[in-house]
Amino acid sequence: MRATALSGAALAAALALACFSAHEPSTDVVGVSCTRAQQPPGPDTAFVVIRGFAFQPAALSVAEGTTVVWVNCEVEGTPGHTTTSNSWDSPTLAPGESFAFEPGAGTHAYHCRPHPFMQATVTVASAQSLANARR
Ligand SMILES: [Cu+2]
Repeated sequence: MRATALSGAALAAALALACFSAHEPSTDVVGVSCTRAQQPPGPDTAFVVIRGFAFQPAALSVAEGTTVVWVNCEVEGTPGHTTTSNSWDSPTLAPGESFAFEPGAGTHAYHCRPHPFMQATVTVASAQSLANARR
């Protein structure tokens, strides 16, 4: 099922605001993968949606031990994207495909190889820094 351009933009805005709200519509441009990506992240999994030649959210913060899953939610026929950093490098992901990686503590800048203007970060808080923050 193909969403209209308008609802795609609305989806992107809602995602950016709500960060994977459970109330996202289940109809999506490529189906199952992106529907799953819109579920709230579990305790050990966080999702980054690739849509409109952008990573959403552009700045993700997670705890150490979290697996980050990038899901390409572009409409079918859109050129593929990668998620590429000094620590990981995905294959080119076609719409509907995903890539999972568990980044170590620190701030990781990453980009898309075919589209270097697509840039984002994942910040991973170490278990130690989280323990200190709770004091
Ligand atoms: Cu790209």
